[in-house]
Amino acid sequence: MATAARKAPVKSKSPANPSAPKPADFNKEQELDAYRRMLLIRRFEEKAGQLYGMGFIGGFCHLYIGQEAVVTGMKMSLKDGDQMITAYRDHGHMLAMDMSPRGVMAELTGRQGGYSKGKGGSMHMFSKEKNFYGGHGIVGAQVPLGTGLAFANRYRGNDNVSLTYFGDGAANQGQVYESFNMASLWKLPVIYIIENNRYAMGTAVTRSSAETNFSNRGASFKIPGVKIDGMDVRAVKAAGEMATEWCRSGNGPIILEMQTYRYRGHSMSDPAKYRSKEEVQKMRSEHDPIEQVKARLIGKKWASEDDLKTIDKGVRDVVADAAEFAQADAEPDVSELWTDVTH
Ligand SMILES: Cc1ncc(C[n+]2csc(CCOP(=O)(O)OP(=O)(O)O)c2C)c(N)n1
Ligand SMILES: [Mg+2]
Repeated sequence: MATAARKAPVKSKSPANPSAPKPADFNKEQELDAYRRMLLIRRFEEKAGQLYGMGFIGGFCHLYIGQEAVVTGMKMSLKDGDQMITAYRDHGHMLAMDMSPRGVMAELTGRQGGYSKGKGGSMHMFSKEKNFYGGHGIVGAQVPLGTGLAFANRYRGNDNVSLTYFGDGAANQGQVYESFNMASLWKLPVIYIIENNRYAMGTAVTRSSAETNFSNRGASFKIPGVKIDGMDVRAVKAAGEMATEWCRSGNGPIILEMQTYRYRGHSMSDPAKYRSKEEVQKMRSEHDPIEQVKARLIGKKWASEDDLKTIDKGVRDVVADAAEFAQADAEPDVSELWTDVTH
């Protein structure tokens, strides 16, 4: 394997350490696209929360509300064939990769039309067609897998990039550093995106991490990293462009620390008593990723309040359709217990 990796074509380029780029300048179409995409994630998650409360969703359900700019900005910097893999807070990543809201919602409710035929649930969904590789419940487990996706790209000689997401809590997992070592040694095209939402379950980063500068976590492996305002979709898009270019040019892995925040508890069963209401409210009112785009669209007169209401209505219709489908669709047949398993 190591030999194959060394033989794969690599363009030589003397790497200058990358720095955080300025936020991208969005034109009207890009602002509207970002607005629509982030709103779809927000409304989808709100609906998932409601369905959970009504008992339609069993097991775990981790909502992505507040973090929408991270996956949206990154998706805007990808090209066909680039892959994405993440942990269990994954509905937003799937929607960003253009997976069908019906298929995702039906998986949440355990129906046969879901992406895992109703057998995986919130944390275990995949779409090879859309280059989304899960959906993983074991903290940090997706990091070696995402590194493997990058290895496959090198081995095949394409210039695709693996976007491997994990949290601030997962950043303390041992397998992350084994992956870092291999990725750097073999110059694998992987962007490690650390979604620093300041908490791992109920534990604040300052209580769990000796080094809270997550962009620095690759220092021992010569992997450069930058800190990005993960609440500003334009900053994320610019970082994504820089990082994909870095990987495609054969420079190896890079870390993007996305500074972000989740508004809801860790999962639906977490009342989030470990932080103050004021802290959450401050993020919502001063840094909300969707409100930032809205303010720019209105400020530049690129859209009126009515135009944005029309977009919201269209998004709500898509989500309502997904929710109806997810409640009406049949549960998987009992015979499905014997499919998609190795035995
Ligand atoms: C190996 C392992 N240890 C512990 C857990 C329990 N657990 C689930 S989520 C989580 C916290 C992870 O936090 P972070 O990586 O910051 O992601 P976030 O939930 O903030 O998105 C823990 C400890 C687990 N699922 N797997
Ligand atoms: Mg976290």
